[in-house]
Amino acid sequence: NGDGVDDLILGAPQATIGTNGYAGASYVIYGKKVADGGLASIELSAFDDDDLTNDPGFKISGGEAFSFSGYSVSGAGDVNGDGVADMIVGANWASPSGRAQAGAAYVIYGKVGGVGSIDLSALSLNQGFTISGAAAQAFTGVSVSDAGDVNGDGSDDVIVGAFYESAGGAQAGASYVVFGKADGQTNIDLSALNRSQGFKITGATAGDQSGYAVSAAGDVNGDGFADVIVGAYGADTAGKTDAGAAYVVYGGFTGGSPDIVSVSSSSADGRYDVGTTISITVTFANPVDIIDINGTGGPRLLLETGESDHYATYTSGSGTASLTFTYTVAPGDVSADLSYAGPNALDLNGARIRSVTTGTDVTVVLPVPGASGSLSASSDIALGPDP
Ligand SMILES: [Ca+2]
Ligand SMILES: [Ca+2]
Ligand SMILES: [Ca+2]
Ligand SMILES: [Ca+2]
Repeated sequence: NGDGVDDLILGAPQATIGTNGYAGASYVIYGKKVADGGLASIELSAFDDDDLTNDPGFKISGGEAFSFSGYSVSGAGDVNGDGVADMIVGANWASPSGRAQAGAAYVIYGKVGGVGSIDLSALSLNQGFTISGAAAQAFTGVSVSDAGDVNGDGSDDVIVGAFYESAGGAQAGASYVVFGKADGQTNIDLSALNRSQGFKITGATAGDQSGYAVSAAGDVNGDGFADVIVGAYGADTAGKTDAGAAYVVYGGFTGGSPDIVSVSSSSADGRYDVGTTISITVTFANPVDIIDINGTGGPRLLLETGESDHYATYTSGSGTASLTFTYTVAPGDVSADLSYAGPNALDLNGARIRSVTTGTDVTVVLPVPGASGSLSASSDIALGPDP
């Protein structure tokens, strides 16, 4: 509540809300200085929530029977960058979008002066946002934690465990780092998580149940980016069944600007010789308009084509989230795995790339070549004659 004293969150996952058994509840209790009388015994059933001045805190009510909201709870850091601490609540039995027990987590924003009652089934984007599990029986939200600022954009991020998710093998588990965002994140569907929203840490092997426990780890390697730690209690280690393992994952940022999701090629993987053409797609987080101010033909993409680098030219896309660039292989071009020239290889060439939604210019920093979302990571295109 922004009064300078830390607050407390606790979960009651078996609470009945209205007629919804096991919807679960969480309670935030405002800290109070001893000099101001300190905290006395708290009677949670007496939380009123309509009286922000006198209430000792507020209640977060689960919105769905058998969702067990409050199974995990944590502080979340300052996810929306307004200077007030936020919190996160896991509901690992929730069934978002018809995915039975996919699980969910909810980030709730703190507020100066206090937060009124929160109903998780009607959470508005002013109150926080929902993180929905990717697949049925993933049990996302079995663990939740603040993560620190993993991607170094100034907003704190969160980490959510989904220990039964099976993308990496049956119940290999997964954890998701979801990025905070100044002015507030949108609702996140983990089955469609894009690079501007966060990233997934997939469990190594079937049965690992990775993500059963997750936490911020501080800055373990001293590079200025917050790191995270993930527990995989079912992992087998050196022949020891279920000895368990933990993984520290370093924060960092190789992803380019949040406005850009990925660069890939719609041309088939393979080798392209002189005179053949390659089509390259730059995908943005939201639709963009191309405004060719001085008739230069729009933006262009500098490719790493060997001794001399050449531009792919803009061919289509405006009012869409994808722009297409085309390149015709020139004599002398050589590449074993086609890449662009670097994070700043998208040259505006006098044009503007403007967000359709906000009307402002987007930031065109590309993922570092080789990193997730870059052309060389997503496509295998070689240039020149077979060596
Ligand atoms: Ca407080
Ligand atoms: Ca905040
Ligand atoms: Ca961040
Ligand atoms: Ca670090």
